[in-house]
Amino acid sequence: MSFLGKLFGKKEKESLDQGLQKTKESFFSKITKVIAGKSTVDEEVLDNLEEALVSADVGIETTIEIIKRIEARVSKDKYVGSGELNKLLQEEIEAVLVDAPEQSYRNFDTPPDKKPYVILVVGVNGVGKTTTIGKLAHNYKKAGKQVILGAADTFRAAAVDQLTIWSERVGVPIVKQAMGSDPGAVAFDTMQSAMARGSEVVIIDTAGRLHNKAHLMDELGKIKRVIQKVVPDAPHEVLLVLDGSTGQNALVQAKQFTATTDVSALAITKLDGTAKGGVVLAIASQLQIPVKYIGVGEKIDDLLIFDKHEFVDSLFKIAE
Ligand SMILES: Nc1nc2c(ncn2[C@@H]2O[C@H](COP(=O)(O)OP(=O)(O)O)[C@@H](O)[C@H]2O)c(=O)[nH]1
Ligand SMILES: [Mg+2]
Repeated sequence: MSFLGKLFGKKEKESLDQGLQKTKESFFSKITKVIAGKSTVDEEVLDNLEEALVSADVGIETTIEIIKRIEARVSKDKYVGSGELNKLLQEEIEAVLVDAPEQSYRNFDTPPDKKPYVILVVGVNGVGKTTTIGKLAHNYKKAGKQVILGAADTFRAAAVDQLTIWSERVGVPIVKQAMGSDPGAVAFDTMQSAMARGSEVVIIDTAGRLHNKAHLMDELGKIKRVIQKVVPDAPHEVLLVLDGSTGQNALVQAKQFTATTDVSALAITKLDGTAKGGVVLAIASQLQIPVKYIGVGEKIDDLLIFDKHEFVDSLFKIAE
C-alpha cells in the first residue's frame, strides 16, 4: 500500500472529505440513525439499514449485496457494540467494491512497454470529459510525463476551444482541426504527432452524443482503428466519464455504455455539491470495471484517485 501513503496525504483526504461533504451529510446521518445505540443486528436494524443505503443512492442491487454480507457475518455473533457495528458496516461496504488490478496509475505511471500510452476518453455530453482530460494531463505532467492532447470532439467549436484552454492552462501541446472535421483524422494526426515528438501520454477527447445511437459507436470504433494504424495495441485505456450528480442515472448510463463499448476504466465527476455520491458505491460494485478517478470540483487539482478504503472512510466520518 505504498501508493496510498503518497497519494492520500493530508491534502487529498481534506479534498475528498470536502468534496463528499453533501453526500456525507445525507449518508452518515441516515446510517447513524439506524445504528445509534444498537448493539444487536436484528431484523429491524437490517431493514432500516437497507432503507438508508437505498435512499443514499447506493442502489438496490448493491444494498442487497451489502445486507447479505452483514447478515452472514453477524449470524454467528449477533451482539456487537455500536462502534463495532460501524466498523463492520464499513468493512462490508468496502468488500463489495472493485479495485483496479494494476496499481501504477495511482502514481500516474505508465507501463514502460506502452509508449505512448494512449487514453481514449468517452461519455455523453456534459459529464465532464474535457475537464477530466485537463486534470489528467496536469497530473501526468506533474509526474514528469510528456503529454499531448487530441481534440477529436469536432462537433462543437466550443469543445475544441475548451480543450485548447486546458492545454494552455496545463502547458501541453494539443492537436486539433477545424470544427466539423473528421474525428478519425484528428485522432490520426494526434497519434502521428505523438510519435514524432516522442510523447509518453496521449489523451484523446471524443464527442458525446447519445450513446444509444449506432453512429456514435461506429465513430468510436473508427477512432480506435485509426489509432491502431499508428500503435497497434492502443488505445491502452478507454476511460468512461460519468456524472455522479445524476445519481442512479449514472449507473444506468454506465451499464448501457459498457454493454456496447470496451470500457477499461471509469471516472465519476461532480461529486462536490451533490448528496448522491452514494452512487459511486453502486457503480464500483455493479460494474466489473474499476473506478479510477473521481472529480470533486472544476479546478485543475480537483481530480482524485478513487481509493475504496479512503472513500468509505470519508463517508463514515462525521461532517463538521
Ligand atoms: N462541480 C464540478 N463540475 C465539474 C466537474 N467536472 C466537470 N465539471 C463541469 O461540468 C461541465 C461540463 O464539463 P465538460 O468537461 O465540458 O464535459 P464534457 O461535455 O463531457 O466534455 C463544465 O462546466 C465543468 O466545469 C467536477 O468534478 N465538479
Ligand atoms: Mg467536452
